[in-house]
Amino acid sequence: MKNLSFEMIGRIGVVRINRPRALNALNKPTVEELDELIEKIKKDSEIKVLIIGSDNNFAAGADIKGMVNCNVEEAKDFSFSKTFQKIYNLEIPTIAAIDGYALGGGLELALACDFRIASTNAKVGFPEINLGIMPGAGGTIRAPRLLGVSRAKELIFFGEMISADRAEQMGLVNKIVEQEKLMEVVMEWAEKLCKKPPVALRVAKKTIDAGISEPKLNYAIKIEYENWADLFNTEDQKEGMRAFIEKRQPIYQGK
Ligand code: DAK
Repeated sequence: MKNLSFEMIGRIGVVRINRPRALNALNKPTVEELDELIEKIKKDSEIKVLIIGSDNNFAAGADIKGMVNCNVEEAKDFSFSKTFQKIYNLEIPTIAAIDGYALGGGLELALACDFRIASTNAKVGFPEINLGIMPGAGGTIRAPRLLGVSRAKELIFFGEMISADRAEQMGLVNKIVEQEKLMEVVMEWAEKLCKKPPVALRVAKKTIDAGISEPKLNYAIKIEYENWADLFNTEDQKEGMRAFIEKRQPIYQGK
């Protein structure tokens, strides 16, 4: 991989974007590499949590120099939406570690993750409006669901960057930490998640994501009811409850 790096730290996969000279702006080859990597991660049962982060800057958006002369068909040909949707649909928990800029497509990449942890010097936003476009890789869909319609419109219509503090107040990031502690805290979250029962985590993620996009409340409740009951078919449920009764720590097998 030319524009990305990937390493395993125990059972945690860590992806980094590596185009520092362009503040990690996402060009087409980078997103294609990311797509191939996500396909591999999907099939790798050893990976329990995925972290996406980059040194100094998360990603300053899509590469404007690669888009400036695109026509409609060429614009569609960037695989951003498809790739970010694959990340959103991963069955394992995902965490975006945001240092520096997470703008435009960079913020959309972070929004495709389950959690966002940012350093105090993070700057996030949707500057697309200032370029004559709008967010197009999940931003107009995921931001309103996460923040509410009016807050999302504020970010998207004005195109201004906001501080990590403001992002936390809005609920755009889960937590902010000092820059030098960022990866330490992200790893702590990931390690904790590794100790949870994988099947229950997977089903909880699937149920939350199905519920949030299901307009009929009764139907959403039914999905939850079925998925909840199905967990009683797992060894992890027996282990978790027996461990509680026997006053010991559970050891989950992911079955
Ligand atoms: N693209 C290309 N190069 C970029 C870049 C970007 N997004 N951001 C920064 N760079 C480059 C700069 O051009 C510069 O390189 P040189 O020109 O010196 O070679 C280098 O990184 C350092 O940047 P600056 O000199 O500008 O650094 P500053 O500290 O002064 O400013 C900044 C940092 C982040 C405020 C500024 O660079 C900036 O405003 N960058 C642009 C941010 C932006 O507008 N991002 C949104 C891009 S639009 C799609 C769906 C969605 C999308 C694409 C496709 N499909 C469904 C297909 C997403 C679109 C976007 O994200």
